[in-house]
Amino acid sequence: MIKYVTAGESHGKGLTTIVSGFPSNLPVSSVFINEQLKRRQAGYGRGMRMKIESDSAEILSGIRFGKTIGSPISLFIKNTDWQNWTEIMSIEGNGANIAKITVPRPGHADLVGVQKYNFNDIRNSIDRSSARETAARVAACSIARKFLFEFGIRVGSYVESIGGVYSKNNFVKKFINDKNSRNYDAQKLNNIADKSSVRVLDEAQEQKIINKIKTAKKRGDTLGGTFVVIATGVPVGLGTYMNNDDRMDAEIAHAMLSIQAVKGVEVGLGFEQAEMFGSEVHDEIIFDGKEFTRKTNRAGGVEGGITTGLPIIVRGAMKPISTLMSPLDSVDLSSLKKVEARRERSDFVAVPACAVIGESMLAWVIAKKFLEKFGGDSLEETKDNYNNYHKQLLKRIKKNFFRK
Ligand code: EPS
Repeated sequence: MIKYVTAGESHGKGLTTIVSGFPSNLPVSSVFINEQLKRRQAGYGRGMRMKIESDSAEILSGIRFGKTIGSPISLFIKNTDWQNWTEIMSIEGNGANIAKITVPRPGHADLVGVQKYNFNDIRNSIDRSSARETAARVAACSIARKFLFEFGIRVGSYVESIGGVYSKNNFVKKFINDKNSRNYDAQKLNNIADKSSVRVLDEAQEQKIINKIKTAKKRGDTLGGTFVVIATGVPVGLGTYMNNDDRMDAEIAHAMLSIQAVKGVEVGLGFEQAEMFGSEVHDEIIFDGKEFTRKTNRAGGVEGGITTGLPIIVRGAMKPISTLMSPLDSVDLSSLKKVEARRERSDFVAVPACAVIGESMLAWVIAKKFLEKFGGDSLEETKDNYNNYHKQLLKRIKKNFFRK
């Protein structure tokens, strides 16, 4: 069973994550982790903080001579900005000289955080609820991503829309109807998207989005958007309908909604299916001589909470960043009077980063389900189990059902 925990405040000394449960002998390097961290930092519309930080993970344990040894892997990402926050975020002292934050921002965890935790300074809510925490997640999930590489499973993503600006080409639709989608390599998506300043696949759309972000900035406003995450090379049989919380799609939805500011998730055709006839929705089954597949992949790679062997297709919706430079109304907790919400240095748009985080989360869920199914204390043992399963898959169906 793989697990990870993250710790750290946005303006504290840094972020830590401890990852456990991966088999031994998996090659892992900080170079690989740092590539992912860099991807998370990119994107037109990020704020000043991303110019201050250059996220990199220091490996503190769990790796020897470039490979996992089965022990918990601890990673540390320093906050370069910490040097400017040593007093405000001090671990010692009583904070008597620090100006308290008393005005919550609508849409942020500011108010609910102080209500729930009995704080006298909103800074406590701000700093842990911040999406800066996702740097630690991306680092942790890079171990999962690297693990999946060993089995030819790739996870990629792109930004589908920002502020309602979509491409004329609906890539997901095409992909769902592509009979060869099972041979696709999701890494290809990243090769294209990572070249775009807003991680889109369509150049014409990119300029329109940049213009929309410029408009938002001028208004002192922010934008959200939708992103698509795809995993390819996923074997049939991960997840189960046996228990509600073990369903693959349920775990995916949980993982996506756990990302700060994500408010909606769809698997495959998602909400659109609710408006269609059954005959237009369900993927017809075919046998290609070697294995079972589907004519289409509207289900997004999951049926009955179990992976079908076709790519997993997930779409997420991120709301606009809640810190506005032209703020909405709020209430000052120190006077209970109506005031403008507080401005705080933030991003205008973070959908490109969110897509990379979505990839990371999907990689984690797949690795988790994969190891639940195939187990193994060493990478070699996991590979043996996996290869044997593949060898037996069709043989078992034939043995159980086939009548000449
Ligand atoms: C950050 C995400 C955003 C940034 C943060 C760094 O966090 P939040 O969800 O709180 O808006 O604004 O940087 C700052 C808080 C700052 O000091 O600028 C990230 O992804 O690293």
